[in-house]
Amino acid sequence: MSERIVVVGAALLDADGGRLLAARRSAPPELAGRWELPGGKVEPGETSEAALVRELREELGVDAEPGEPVPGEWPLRPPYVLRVWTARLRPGSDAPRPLQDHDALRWLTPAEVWDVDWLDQDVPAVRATLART
Ligand code: 9L3
Ligand code: MG
Repeated sequence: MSERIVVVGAALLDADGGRLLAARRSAPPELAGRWELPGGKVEPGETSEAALVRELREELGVDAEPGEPVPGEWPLRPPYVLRVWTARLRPGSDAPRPLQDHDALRWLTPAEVWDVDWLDQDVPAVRATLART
């Protein structure tokens, strides 16, 4: 039998909604140096939105508010699949900083979105996000 485990990625937008946060992975070695929408695995019994808020707090030290799901689901290494939610920083949140699993962050304007080396699996997710934001 095949259980799917959802990995949530955040399309974290700045206050104007004009820029998208990209995070460069520092681990594991096979993913290090590639950029992703930050996030991680949804835990048993947890909603995707709660997982998104938890992961962004753990990874970036921010207080995030989930927005809308981006339509689509993208395969990762089985049993994982990637889903994406838009998100914003709540008023008073600290600015994002790389606390875990990342060593650089960039706020990308629409013109800059393809300047970073996204993980292969994140490319269609970022494309779908841009179509919605
Ligand atoms: N993954 C891919 N793209 C993403 C995220 C957040 C995660 N935007 C992949 C990398 C790992 C797996 O999903 O193989 C679990 O992610 P994490 O818990 O290591 O962040
Ligand atoms: Mg993660």
